[in-house]
Amino acid sequence: MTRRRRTRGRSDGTTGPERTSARPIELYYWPTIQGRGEFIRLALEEAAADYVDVARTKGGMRAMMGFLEGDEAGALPFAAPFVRIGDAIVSQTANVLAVLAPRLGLVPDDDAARAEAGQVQLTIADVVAEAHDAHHPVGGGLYYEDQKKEAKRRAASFVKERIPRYLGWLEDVLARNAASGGRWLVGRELTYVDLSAFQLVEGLRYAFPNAMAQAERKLPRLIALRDRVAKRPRIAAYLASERRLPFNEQGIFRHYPELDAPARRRAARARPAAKAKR
Ligand SMILES: N[C@@H](CCC(=O)N[C@@H](CS)C(=O)NCC(=O)O)C(=O)O
Repeated sequence: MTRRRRTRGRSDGTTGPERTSARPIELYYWPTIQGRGEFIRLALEEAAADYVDVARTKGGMRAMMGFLEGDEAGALPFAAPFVRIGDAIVSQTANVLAVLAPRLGLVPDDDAARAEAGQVQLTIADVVAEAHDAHHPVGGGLYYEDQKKEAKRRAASFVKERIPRYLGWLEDVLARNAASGGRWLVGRELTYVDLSAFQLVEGLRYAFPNAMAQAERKLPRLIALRDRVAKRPRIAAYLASERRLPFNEQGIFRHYPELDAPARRRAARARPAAKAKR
């Protein structure tokens, strides 16, 4: 599954790509999950970037491991995802996006907006880490089955307190962004952090459908942003393609029903009043 397209500017953006490289951008990420790689994929897809999803190609896993094991020149990534742009190896999802976005035309051309986008992306990284820890609170190297009790406690506070707090914050960021009329998180047009907010909502909906059904009632702007992103032609085409893997229980967002909030019971129908005795 490779993606080779020429990098183009945004159709509706205020900024175009800053620089394109003759070589396609190489994305390195585990080939069977959306995971953190998906935040990068969405940006590459929205920009119709010329990229290769290396680990999904023949021999690609070996190539990825070569970087992780230090057999390649350049910066040593701690973990996937990472990208190769020209000769530069760039890792850490939020950092990758900050480096790619100007090239892809997915962030405005001013320092304040770029810093704000960075802080929104890093906050999304925080909630993604907490979503992971909800099912793996004791250790990432242990099976879920070996930490189910702890996961239940951890997930209870995640769904009750942390999801509303993080998503409520994104809702506030939208409400305060008068430049876009509350449509986008940073600046006047779509940026890479809007794509990541979309992915965050999708992942949380998959993992915690009951908790999200409740939380979303207080998140009209964020859900409208999610819908707006889903309808963008390149994103819609990507989501319908085989390049978009389904969520699964190996990724970050996992659906274990026992970790979700309880389903809201429908209000019991009012019983017909007992007939009055005559
Ligand atoms: N903070 C890093 C986290 C990277 C990360 O944890 N990657 C996972 C997959 S999503 C991994 O491969 N971890 C292996 C490890 O930590 O050894 C980022 O945001 O990119």
